[in-house]
Amino acid sequence: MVVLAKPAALEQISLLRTPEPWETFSGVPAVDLSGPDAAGDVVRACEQFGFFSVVNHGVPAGVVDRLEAEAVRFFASSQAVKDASAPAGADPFGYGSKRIGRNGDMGWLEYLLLAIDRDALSEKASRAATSTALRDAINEYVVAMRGLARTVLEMVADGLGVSPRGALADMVTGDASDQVFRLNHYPPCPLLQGLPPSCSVTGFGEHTDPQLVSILHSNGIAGLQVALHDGRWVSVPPNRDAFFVNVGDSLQVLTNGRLKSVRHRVVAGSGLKSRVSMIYFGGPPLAQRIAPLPQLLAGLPLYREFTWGEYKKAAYRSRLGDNRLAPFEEP
Ligand code: GA4
Repeated sequence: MVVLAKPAALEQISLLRTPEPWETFSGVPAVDLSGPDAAGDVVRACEQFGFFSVVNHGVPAGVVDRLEAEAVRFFASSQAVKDASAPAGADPFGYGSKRIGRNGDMGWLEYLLLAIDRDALSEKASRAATSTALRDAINEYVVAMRGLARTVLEMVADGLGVSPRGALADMVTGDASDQVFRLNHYPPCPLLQGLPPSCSVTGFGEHTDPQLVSILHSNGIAGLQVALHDGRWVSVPPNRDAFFVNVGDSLQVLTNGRLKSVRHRVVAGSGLKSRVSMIYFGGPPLAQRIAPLPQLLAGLPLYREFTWGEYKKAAYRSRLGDNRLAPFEEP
């Protein structure tokens, strides 16, 4: 088992003591992408939860398994090897442990954060992914995720009556799109051993994703929780065979609030097994203007226009749990 370095930093990571008992939620919509009204199902799930799983997605299990095995291998390598992949310059890409972003957020995890250029790792990201096998597995996986993001966003457009149907999908799969990929490893937290099971530690603190859409896969170990629209936090039952899709802030704005980005977080436990997740974040080109689509404007726009570059810059100055859209809301 891999043990994270510098466990002393744990005092900066909040222990959650379940002030509210969260339930395992059986109501996460599972959208069958090959179903007769998949577009309607996607839109309903995005409206109700901002979150859903997809089945019959067409992504071969081998693509997922190969990357998961390489991710486990990477995180099991020596701390020196992983530290050699830590970010060098101003950008946040590379290996990180416990520190999330630049403004003091901490979580019980280690990760590899990578920039994607079109359909493969960017040149810099290629250096951070240490082996050829890991790079190949990520590149293969990212191609599948771009395809899935495209399918989902075309269905969103179809379901909402936006034309052309590629209007949203093109934003995340165009040549200049700002795509990010992250591998997360949440080892069991030794300090929780002997404490009641109601104790858990923050793995990744609550937040919404700034992009249009994020697609997550995990290795069947629980930990992901989402906030329902009534504010209740629920645990998402893991499913190795599905992908989980999150609506991000940018899609919320483009749909003038009809689809809502979902607040989510990960808690680490004391169990024996690590949680490993891989997430593709579909963002638009930096110059892309983000504003409610005219076709979806029944009344007044709820947000003022910004570029993805502006929003991203503001996001990187924020704390994880901040409401990043608040400054862009129309009064
Ligand atoms: C949340 C979604 C993605 O994981 C991410 C995160 C980014 C980071 O880890 O560097 C951020 C976070 C995320 C939003 C606010 C800022 C930036 C950490 C943070 C405190 C890669 C992203 O794009 O935004």
